[in-house]
Amino acid sequence: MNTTLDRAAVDVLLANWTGAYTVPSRALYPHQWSWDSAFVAIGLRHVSARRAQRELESLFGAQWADGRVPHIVFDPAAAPEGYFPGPDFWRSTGHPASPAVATSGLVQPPVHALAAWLTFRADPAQARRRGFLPRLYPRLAAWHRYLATRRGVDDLVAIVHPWESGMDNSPAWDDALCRVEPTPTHGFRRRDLLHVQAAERPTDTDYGRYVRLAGDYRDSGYADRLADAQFVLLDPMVNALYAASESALADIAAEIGEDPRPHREVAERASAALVARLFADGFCHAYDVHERRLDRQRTVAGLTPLVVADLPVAPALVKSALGDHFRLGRTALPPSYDLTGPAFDPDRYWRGPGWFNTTWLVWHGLTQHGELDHAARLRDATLTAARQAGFREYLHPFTGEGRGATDFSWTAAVVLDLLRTAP
Ligand code: 9WN
Repeated sequence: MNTTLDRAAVDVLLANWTGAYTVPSRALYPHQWSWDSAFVAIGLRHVSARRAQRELESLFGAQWADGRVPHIVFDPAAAPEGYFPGPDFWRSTGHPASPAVATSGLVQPPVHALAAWLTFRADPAQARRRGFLPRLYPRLAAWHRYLATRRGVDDLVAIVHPWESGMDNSPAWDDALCRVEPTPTHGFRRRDLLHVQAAERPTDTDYGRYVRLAGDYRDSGYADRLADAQFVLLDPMVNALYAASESALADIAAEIGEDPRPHREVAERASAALVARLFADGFCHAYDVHERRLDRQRTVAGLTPLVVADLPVAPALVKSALGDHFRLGRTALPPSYDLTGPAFDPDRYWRGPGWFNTTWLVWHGLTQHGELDHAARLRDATLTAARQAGFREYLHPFTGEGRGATDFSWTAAVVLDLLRTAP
C-alpha cells in the first residue's frame, strides 16, 4: 500500500522536474517558487540527494545582490500569459540588485536553511563531494541578513505582502487588507481561475488588493521602507521558520568550519521575541506593526512555532492543536484556519482547507518536542488523506476531498518524507 503511494509521489516529483528545479504545478504555477522548492528538496532528498541540492542551488542562483530570495523565479521558456502577475508586472530586470533572470520582488517563508540541512543529512558524503554546503552557506547567510536588516522589527522579521506569508488568503490579513484600495479588476487579468474553481480561490476584491500592494512595492524600487509600507505584519510561521532556519545555519556553519555562534544567538533572540510578541492565550498570533496589535484569530501558522527547538510554550501549542479550534488527529488534515472562527470556509484557499506543507511543519514540530504519539497519529492521517485524495494542493478538512491543483509538488514531497522517515 505504502509502496504504491511512495511510487506515485516520486512520479509527481519526476513529472514536475524541469531539469534544474521542480514547478509546484504544471498548470497553475509553471515557474519556480521559493518555499515550494524548499519543501520539494525535503522530499526529493530521499530519491536523489543531488537533485534536491540542485533544487536549492537553482533557486539561490536567482538571489538578488541585496540577499533577497525572490518568491518566484520565472522560466524564460514558459508562455508569458501562463501566470499572473508575470515578469512584465514585476519588472525585476530593471532593478540594479536583480539577477539576469526575471523574478518577483517579494519573498516567502525562510524554510531554506532547514531544507538545506536536511538535504545534507540525507547523504553527507555525496554533499561533501559536491561542496554543497560550502557553496550554499554564504547565500543562505546573505538571505537571512536581508531579512534581519531590511525586514527586521526588533528581533523578528516583517512581511510586506500576504504572498510573503505563503498563506496568501489567510483571514489573519483581512483587517490590514481592508485599508488597501483594490486595483480595479479591469486593470489586470487573473489566470488562476482558468485552472481552479472561483470558490476555491481568493475573491476579486482580495486579488485587487494583492495587486495594489505588489505594484506599490515595485514602484518603490523594492525599497523596504517599512514606515511607508501599507502592510507590515509579523507572522508566526515566517518567524518560526526564521528561528528554526537560523539554528540550521548554525549546524551548517559548524559542519563547514565556520563559527556557528552568531546563528545560535540570532535563533535564540528570534525565539524569545516570538514568544514575547506573538504568544497570547495559548497560541501564536500575527502582529500588525502599524496598528501595534495582535490579530486574535487563530490560523495554523500559530501552531508552526513547534518547529523551534526548546520553545518554552510548546506544551500550550500542543494543547491548542488538540482543542476545538484545530482538532488535531480528528480531521483529514489540520485546517489552515480555526474551525470555530468567523471566517472559516472549508473550500477556500487558506481560509479553512488543510494543506500538506503546514501539516508537515506541525508534524516535524511535534517530533522535535517529543510528542511522538501525536506525531504518529498525524502522520497516519496525512498518509490516509493523500491515498484518498491524491496529491492535491489542499483538502476539505472534514471530508478530505481534494481542492485546488492536482499533482502538486510539495504535497508529493512531504508525503514522501513522511513515508521515508521512519516513525
Ligand atoms: C502566489 C505556489 C504558491 C505557494 C503559496 C500559495 C500560492 C501563489 C498564487 O501558490 O501562491 O505566490 O498565485 O496563489 O499560496 O504558498 O508558494 O505553490
